Amino acid sequence: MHDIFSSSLSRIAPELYALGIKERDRLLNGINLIASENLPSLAVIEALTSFFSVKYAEGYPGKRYYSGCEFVDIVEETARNLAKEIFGLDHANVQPHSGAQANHAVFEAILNDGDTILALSLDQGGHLTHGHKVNFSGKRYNVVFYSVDKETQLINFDEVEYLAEKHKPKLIIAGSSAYSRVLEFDKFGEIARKVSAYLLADIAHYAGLIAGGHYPSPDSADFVTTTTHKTLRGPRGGLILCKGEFKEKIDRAVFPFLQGGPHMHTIFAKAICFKICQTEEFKRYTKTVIENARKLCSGLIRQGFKVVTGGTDCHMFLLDLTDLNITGKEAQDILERVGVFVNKNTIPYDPRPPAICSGIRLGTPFITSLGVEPEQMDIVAEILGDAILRRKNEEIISTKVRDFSKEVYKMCGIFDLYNR
Ligand code: DSN
Repeated sequence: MHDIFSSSLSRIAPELYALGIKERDRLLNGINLIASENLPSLAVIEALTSFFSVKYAEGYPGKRYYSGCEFVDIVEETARNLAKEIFGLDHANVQPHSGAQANHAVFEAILNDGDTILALSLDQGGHLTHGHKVNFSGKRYNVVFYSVDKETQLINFDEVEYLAEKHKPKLIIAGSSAYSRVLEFDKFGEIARKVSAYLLADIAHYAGLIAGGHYPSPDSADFVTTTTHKTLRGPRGGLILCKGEFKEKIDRAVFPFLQGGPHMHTIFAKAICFKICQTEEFKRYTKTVIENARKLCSGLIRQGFKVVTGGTDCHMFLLDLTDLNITGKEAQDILERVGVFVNKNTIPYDPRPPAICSGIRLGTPFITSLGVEPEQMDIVAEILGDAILRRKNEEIISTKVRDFSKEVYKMCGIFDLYNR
């Protein structure tokens, strides 16, 4: 019994340990351009494996249902305070397990069934939890969607305003999972105030860039939700910020309504992540993330690719493959075979269904964490061109991908964690 209790993963379950090694090698030998994925730093991973994973702590600091909460109270309070400092709102709830739960909690806090939400639809760059018909948000609320302009592919604010005045939504959502330009939170705020709607800014994709000072802050929002693992580079998890007047409603919606015991090890890791976000090094990292995305974008345009909106202001963008006789799914599969990881994505007004679609989404948070610099992005653009446009021999491209990762990745020490 003692032996099982104290043996390492590699001894207890060698076949599962081997999977962990294979996953490490997949990441280290490939080029991961999935815009929502990132590599947390060592301190975040250490926090995730800390003894705070033991603790049950239903409730909030100072008001728990279990004893022994002396230290978790300090951890949660620290995480809340750091989140407030970074994003500048009155109250933070650091307990949501994910971005979906964070959005759900905001809806529960302020909406009744049947209330109207105005949001960007998923197929135009929005998010599943912003009212898609297969999600709880689309089933429980009356959702009206705004869209992007057919020509510019930018959010059409005339339409947002028109729909807001016509439908008088109780909540307007400014947020996306595939919009590469600046989300103009001020304009959303003006429209929301005009029709007395609440404004939720879902900054899941942009949070790290906002923390680093390289993307506008959603100051006009009543509520801000985010995940903590994308550009923020923290643990898998969610976060809600809100104006002080909504504090109680938000806290009650998260616990006891939607969740039970908070994951204290994740909250510990969120606190570490927020501390890291305030460093100059993190600010430089987020600047490079955007520079890398822009460089990749221009390299691809030079090779003849079409980019939705023609460029990017953040860490990601969409390639429009409609003129290239290849679907998003086919491009994703070809790239996966050569060791480049992306996700197929609908483009605005996509003629194809979501499972096939006509675009791929590319992002630079992960490879920038591995130390990739803008001057190396032309090689990545060339690899994508060889695979998608020129359909070169896949073995040759795979070798190029492996050579790239061997030569360029500088932060590989973090992967030694698996060898401890
Ligand atoms: N799955 C996330 C993304 O890729 O953007 C959103 O939930």
